[in-house]
Amino acid sequence: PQRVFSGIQPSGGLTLGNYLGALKRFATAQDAGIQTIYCMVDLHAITVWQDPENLRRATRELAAGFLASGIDPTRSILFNQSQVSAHAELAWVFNCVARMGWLQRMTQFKDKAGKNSQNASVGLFAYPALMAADIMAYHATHVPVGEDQKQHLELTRDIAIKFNNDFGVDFFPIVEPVIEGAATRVMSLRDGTKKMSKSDPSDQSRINLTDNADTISTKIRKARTDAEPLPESLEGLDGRAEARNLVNIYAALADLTPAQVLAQYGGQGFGAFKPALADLAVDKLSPISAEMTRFMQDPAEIDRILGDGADRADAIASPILDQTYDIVGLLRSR
Ligand code: AQP
Repeated sequence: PQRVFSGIQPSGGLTLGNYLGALKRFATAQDAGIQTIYCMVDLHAITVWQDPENLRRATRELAAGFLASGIDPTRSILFNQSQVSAHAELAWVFNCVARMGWLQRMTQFKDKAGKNSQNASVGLFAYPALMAADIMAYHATHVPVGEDQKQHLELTRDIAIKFNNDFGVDFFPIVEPVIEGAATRVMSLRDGTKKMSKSDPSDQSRINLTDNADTISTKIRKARTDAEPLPESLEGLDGRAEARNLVNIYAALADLTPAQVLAQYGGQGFGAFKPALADLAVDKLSPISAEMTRFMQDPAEIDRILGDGADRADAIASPILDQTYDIVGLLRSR
């Protein structure tokens, strides 16, 4: 049977990229009746320093974002990573399976560590082994993510294959990345070659799920574009990264394909397209923002939901961790 797992870091506010690349699709998988497990990966967040009070607040706010995006905690398992110890424990085993050379090739580490990689935390380097553990602790088969996580998922597969080979077992499944839809890589509104990111210093580069209607409209109106009208067909977007990005965002928000969007707006200039996109974005995002605010008014209820989710997650992950320890030969006498 299929089992979906995915996570988001509580490392700042949610962006339109997180919503379209992850949250919206998480809700779709849940609504398709597949077993879905969604995690606030706080242990991943601390690979770079986080202010402790902020981290707790960001974890609750992220939970509110999941709930507001349609994740139903009775149909999905929703919890924060650090409350289920199997993640950290299995990550240790995977640290001993993964090779230095594999991790050294990870482009996200290179990007995030920057020039002075000697100063990056060991945790930032080992991040993909923890991600593999997140997924494998549940024997998840499908992982919906944005394009930026593709390389980490390939590493997850490599770790599972090597573990199975090293111990002569067929224990960990080989996961399928699910990277689909029009918005698997939402780009910055200021630079069509850069990913929209919660940590970009320019707030104008992204739409935050908590932005109000005016802010959303202004950001879209000011988004960088060229001066040509939209093309009639997809090939016309080649070499026009900013135009392509806005078309993709429209498509993902409206549940259309980019070709359908161009069928409607091809030949029109941004003077017409941007207001239509702004209206659509406000229409789709305002209810989410309002729901987030509502959920945030009851932090105790959020904590209860995450605690309950952690209990249910632990019930799946603990036996898998026990079997892993047995396979590896770790003596268990209590
Ligand atoms: N721009 C994006 N387009 C599509 N999907 C995206 N995701 C992130 N940005 C985009 C997807 O969101 C999920 C959670 O991401 P994460 O919490 O691991 O953080 P990240 O990928 O590191 O996201 P950010 O916003 O870029 O954070 P910072 O700035 O801290 O690095 C993943 O499925 C991701 O693919």
